Amino acid sequence: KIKLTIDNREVEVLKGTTILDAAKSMGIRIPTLCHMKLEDLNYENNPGACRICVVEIEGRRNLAPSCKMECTEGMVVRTHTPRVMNARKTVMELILSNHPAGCLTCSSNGYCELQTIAHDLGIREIRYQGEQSTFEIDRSPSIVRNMNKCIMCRRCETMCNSIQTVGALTAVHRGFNAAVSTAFERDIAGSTCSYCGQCVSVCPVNALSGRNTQQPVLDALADPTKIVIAQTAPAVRTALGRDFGCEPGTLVTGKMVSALRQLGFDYVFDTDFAADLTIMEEGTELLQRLGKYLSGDQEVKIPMMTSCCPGWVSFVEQHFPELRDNLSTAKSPQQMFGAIAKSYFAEKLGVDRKNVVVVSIMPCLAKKYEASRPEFAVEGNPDVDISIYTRELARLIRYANINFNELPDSDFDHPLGESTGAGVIFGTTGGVIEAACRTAYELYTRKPLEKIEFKELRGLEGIRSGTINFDGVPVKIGIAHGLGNARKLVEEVKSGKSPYHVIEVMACPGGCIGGGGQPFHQGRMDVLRKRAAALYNEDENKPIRKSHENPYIQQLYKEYLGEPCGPKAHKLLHTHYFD
Ligand code: HC1
Ligand code: SF4
Repeated sequence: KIKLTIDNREVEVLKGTTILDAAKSMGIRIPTLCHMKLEDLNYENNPGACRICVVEIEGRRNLAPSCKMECTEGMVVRTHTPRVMNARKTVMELILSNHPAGCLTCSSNGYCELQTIAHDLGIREIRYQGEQSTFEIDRSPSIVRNMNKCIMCRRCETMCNSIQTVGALTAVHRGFNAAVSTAFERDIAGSTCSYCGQCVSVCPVNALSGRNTQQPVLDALADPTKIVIAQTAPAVRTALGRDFGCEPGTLVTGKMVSALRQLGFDYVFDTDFAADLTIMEEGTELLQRLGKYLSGDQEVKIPMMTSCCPGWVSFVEQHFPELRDNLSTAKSPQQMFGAIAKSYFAEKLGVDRKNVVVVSIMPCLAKKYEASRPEFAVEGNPDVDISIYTRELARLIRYANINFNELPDSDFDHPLGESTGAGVIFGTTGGVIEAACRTAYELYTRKPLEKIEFKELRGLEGIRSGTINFDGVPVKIGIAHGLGNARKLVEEVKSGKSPYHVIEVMACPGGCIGGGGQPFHQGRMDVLRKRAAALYNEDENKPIRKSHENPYIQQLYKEYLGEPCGPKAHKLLHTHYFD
């Protein structure tokens, strides 16, 4: 242990601790733009690039970057002397000299770390008017890359390369022309990007952002000839409140439904309903595959891999195309919802699907891309017309002058708004497979589960596994969240060494609760834990907790679909993956 003084207070830290971390442990916040420590994930981005975190050390001539400087015995550190503050201001002014000053029209206005630090430093004018970068803006269906705003902090590279292991982003060129780009400087859409959106989650400015599709939603709501339907993903309700000052993990389901009604949606439905439907299809598919496998069929692809996360599906398509038949053919809940809303529900209403607009509210940026995939359209009319992410919904609520915190709670509409606890837990890592086990177990054994919760499948360990005994048949389950963890499981499948029968993967750390479209959580697992706990709590309080017991799902099969995985269900609710 080492003793030192920071801002006249003594502190004891382990050898090797940086001044930045030592100060943090005392509650002293030294500003930084590039440093990022994801403790639970065991990763650090620490290029020492921004130089905002400089401090003064007694007996040293130069100021020192606190992110790089390790504490030594007896060190005396000061974090806000006039010299330190002048240096920080100068560094900041130099960064701002080549940063577009359009804060008022920037979608990160109010969330931007550069803006916050400039404000805290009391910068009121930009003294240096430098040359401005003129990079072209790269717009993909999910992610927008505007290198004119990039401050070269490299957080996105760490996220994409080290944590997600996608390797889509890399620094190119030097000096004034330096930027973060893709291999061969292709557009994001032509790169290996899976649209997971995690780079957006950690970008301190607005160099990487989600594609904004609020205006088409407003246009549809203003069009009297359209019936506009909202579907809300499970994870949105645990995080939306954060943008209105609620504690992490506060469930705002009822207020969210009221807000959507006030925005003018004709029907407010729940993606969780479609999650129950996914379980019916995916659970049945799993039993069919397992049946073939146990009877010695060499052709059947085991382990079956879940397919509801579009970032993960893209990752398999791009990096492991030889394993695409291991993916379940069941569409994701977002897409199942769209397909049912524009067939079953449109027919119930007696309207043409072209006059129905389905808007999904998702925690995810990849869902925008998924909704735009041509296989999820009928004669050019998409099943899901527009997908917006949680932060976009928060903006729309503000736009419409809705006082979110004062809203009363209200319930989803029927029939596509009723869900079970199984649908709710989809939003957290491990939830899809737990929900599937609740149904697959009962369909297979024809016995009621004695214990509904499979707690062995829960938690935030990057890779988890468990075995569920289906009446003498041990079903082996693997779970990964974050694409780097997923890669490890997939490598095992590729080499024929996977011990699992079924694998659940969510591309984002934490699953959808940590999605790239959620209110920013700075990679903090404590925030994700609270969001997950909120979903498990909602599940516990639901009167029905198994998808196959949802009465509206039963009615849908009886009135319209026939059998799970039957011909009509296959046509509407399944897809296949191409080269
Ligand atoms: Fe998800 Fe899913 S759980 S993928 O994370 O299967 O986005 O929340 O909506 O589709 O239900 C996302 C969440 C979401 C789908 C469901
Ligand atoms: Fe990498 Fe995901 Fe960002 Fe794409 S969206 S560049 S895969 S971190």
